Amino acid sequence: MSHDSRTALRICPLCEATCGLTLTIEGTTVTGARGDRDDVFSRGFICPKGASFGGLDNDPDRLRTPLVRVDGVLREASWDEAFETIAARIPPLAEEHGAQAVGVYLGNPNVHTVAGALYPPLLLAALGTRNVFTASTLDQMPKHVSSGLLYGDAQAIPVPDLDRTAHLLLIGANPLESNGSLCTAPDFPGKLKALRRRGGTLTVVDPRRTRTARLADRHVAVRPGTDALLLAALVQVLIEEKLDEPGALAGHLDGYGELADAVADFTPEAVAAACGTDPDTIRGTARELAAAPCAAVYGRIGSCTVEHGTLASWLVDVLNILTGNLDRPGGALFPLSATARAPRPAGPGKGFALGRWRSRVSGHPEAKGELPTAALAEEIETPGQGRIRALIVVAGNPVLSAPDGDRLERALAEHLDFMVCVDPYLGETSRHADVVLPPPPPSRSAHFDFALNSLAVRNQVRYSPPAVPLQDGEKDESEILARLVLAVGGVHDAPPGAVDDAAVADALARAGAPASLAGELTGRTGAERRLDLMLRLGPYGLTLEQLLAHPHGIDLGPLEPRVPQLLKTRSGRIELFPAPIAADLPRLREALGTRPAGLVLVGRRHLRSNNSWMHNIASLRGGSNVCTLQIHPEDAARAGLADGDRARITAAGGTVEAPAELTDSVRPGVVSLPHGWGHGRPGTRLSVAAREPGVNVNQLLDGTLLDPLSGTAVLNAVPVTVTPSA
Ligand SMILES: Nc1nc2c(c(=O)[nH]1)N[C@H]1C(S)=C(S)[C@@H](COP(=O)(O)OP(=O)(O)OC[C@H]3O[C@@H](n4cnc5c(=O)[nH]c(N)nc54)[C@H](O)[C@@H]3O)O[C@H]1N2
Ligand SMILES: Nc1nc2c(c(=O)[nH]1)N[C@H]1C(S)=C(S)[C@@H](COP(=O)(O)OP(=O)(O)OC[C@H]3O[C@@H](n4cnc5c(=O)[nH]c(N)nc54)[C@H](O)[C@@H]3O)O[C@H]1N2
Ligand code: SF4
Ligand SMILES: [Mo]
Repeated sequence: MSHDSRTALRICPLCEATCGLTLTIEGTTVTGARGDRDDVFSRGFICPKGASFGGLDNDPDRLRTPLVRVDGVLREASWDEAFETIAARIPPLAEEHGAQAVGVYLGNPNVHTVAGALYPPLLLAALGTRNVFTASTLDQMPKHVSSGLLYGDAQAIPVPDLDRTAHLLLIGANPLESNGSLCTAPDFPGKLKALRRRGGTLTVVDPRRTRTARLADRHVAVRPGTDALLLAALVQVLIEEKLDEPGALAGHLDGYGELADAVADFTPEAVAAACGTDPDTIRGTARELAAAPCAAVYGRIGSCTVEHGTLASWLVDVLNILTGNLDRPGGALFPLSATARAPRPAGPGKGFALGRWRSRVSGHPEAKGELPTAALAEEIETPGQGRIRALIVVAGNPVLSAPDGDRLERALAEHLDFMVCVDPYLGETSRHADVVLPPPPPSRSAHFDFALNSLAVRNQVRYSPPAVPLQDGEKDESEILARLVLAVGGVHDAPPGAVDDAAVADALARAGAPASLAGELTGRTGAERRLDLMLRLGPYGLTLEQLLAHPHGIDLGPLEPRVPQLLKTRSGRIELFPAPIAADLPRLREALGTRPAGLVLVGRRHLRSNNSWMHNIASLRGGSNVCTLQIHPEDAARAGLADGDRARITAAGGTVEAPAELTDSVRPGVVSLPHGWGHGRPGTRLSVAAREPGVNVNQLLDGTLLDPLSGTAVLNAVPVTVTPSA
């Protein structure tokens, strides 16, 4: 270390594991990152992405100033010009065409930034639009819907108690590459190994023999898209063999009898052929689950982004409930984060409603106030009252992450009057914007996990102030979003602190707390004051000062039971068999008889990649982090493909070409392409990514296939044909 280098702590914002990092900083440049061994939660764990924090922070392709389109060309502009442009363009559009004329897309990094947690709700309130789209309908919306229906709270998502469980049934997740999702657990791989070491068992359900599956005692190579059938059969076995024992939950359940009747015909024998597995495996899995002293069933992307995503997500929890494992140590529990609303007394709540309004063009029901991202393009391009004319994208890249990006790109380019992107890169989506507002590199931002702490396997709280001060011309993303909130209301010159003051006053009023509390808040920024308030009003009564005094975090203990207090259903009970689920079951029954005629496509993630935006970091590229079509040797032989040959893949939405990678890690009948590739488009500034651009797997999708209850796009189990490239 040279004499002017120093270290600073920073929680990693790059995936849901939230590892504590120790950054090495020379001047204002991050030159290294290692795991913080004293972090109360991550205890020094780090992965290659966290270790590349410096490369990401210093990426020369990052935008340093706002861009504003003038005469068709994006040019560097001042912040004032950028916000003035927005204030001049958005309000007249909303005035003339109504609030729905402004659409919003919120992308994944919003769960990883302070700004993304605190300001989008204010932006949506300021706009009053129902044209709200997020990455959730490409991801976990089925889980929100199942939680909304079961517990009356779409945010109440149980997480597997990884440190204490004796048996984990893991479905459609590959935490050895993803580091976990809807289950915040630094060193998820280490926790799986520890489970095995203490004599516990791991079952993995995945059509691919992933690195996670290789760790397992049992790998069920299910046929893609059939998990809901498999899970229904597990439930059926538990009930038929009288292995169901909800224990302490028994007094809190509604709809048990109806559930038992509804799954009676989903026997292992009935589902086995559709699932591509044998009835004995299913029975054995159910018996093991029931026999374990404690167990957790956990489903992720492969169980969500499929045709029966909500049913599968619901059945995951039903299994936890029926085996008495929901809400008990070693099972699946509900975290209680330091910024959650303080618990209210148990009793009936407002419940959860689906479909309170519908999308204009296809009539898709809203879920959790959102419309399906797969329907964004049609809402922009279809004429009529309520058409989206202006779009605000915060931390999203739907051109690559959503179905049929070519169509969306045409919609953005040809049908929008105005588009704003808050994004550090000129990427496949932001290249279409009229105004691009770049947040500073992550070393300059404070970090707090508002969202992910409520999904963490241990209650804990940590705060990182900015590691490096803002440099000339940089603006904190919280200030950017606060000014955006003002600008969409036509105001571009008011102090952004007014937005935070209003939010504080509103939060105090809603909590019934004295307004004078506002005067006691500490914090150098509006965002810090709001964090301080949430901590003070939260269940542990903490303060920002306490967090600052504990830079490695405060451990708040293992997860604890929260039923019935947490329930917000109208009955005040867990509604095991809600009406929307019952209404969707006939569709599942139909799937018993269907078999794919040919190959089906699934996705995959690579440890050194992150959705669509980390292919620009040179140190993370190469090796197996490549955009290849994985195909089983038998299928390759049938298609006439040798390893490395260019394969042509065609589906409802289009055709792409990628090199074939022959591997028996995919089950026969299944091919796999990763998502987030397809770079190198004109007008983007991602010079490293453009060198080996890969192809956009989502171009194969036409956006019509959705899980109907949640509006989530079907991204896995998609029928494709594969031929050699001409
Ligand atoms: N086929 C297929 N498609 C998928 C998936 C799949 O498994 N298969 N996965 C889906 C899932 S789970 C998700 S979450 C979505 C993700 O979908 P999106 O959220 O639409 O896309 P990302 O690729 O995460 O792009 C994030 C954008 O945010 C920008 N960004 C990065 N850091 C910051 C920041 O600090 N502030 C701001 N304002 N912007 C930032 C990046 O430059 C990038 O443009 O993709 C989905 N698409
Ligand atoms: N390295 C890295 N880490 C990431 C991300 C990343 O892009 N790269 N993205 C982050 C995001 S936004 C998210 S949401 C999480 C996702 O975290 P995970 O859910 O763990 O994501 P994947 O690694 O895509 O694992 C999904 C698995 O489902 C399998 N699968 C596909 N179809 C089916 C099916 O029908 N049934 C079953 N049972 N399995 C199926 C796939 O083969 C794959 O192994 O990862 C996060 N972490
Ligand atoms: S596992 Fe996730 S949070 Fe931890 S260092 Fe890697 S990318 Fe960062
Ligand atoms: Mo995601």
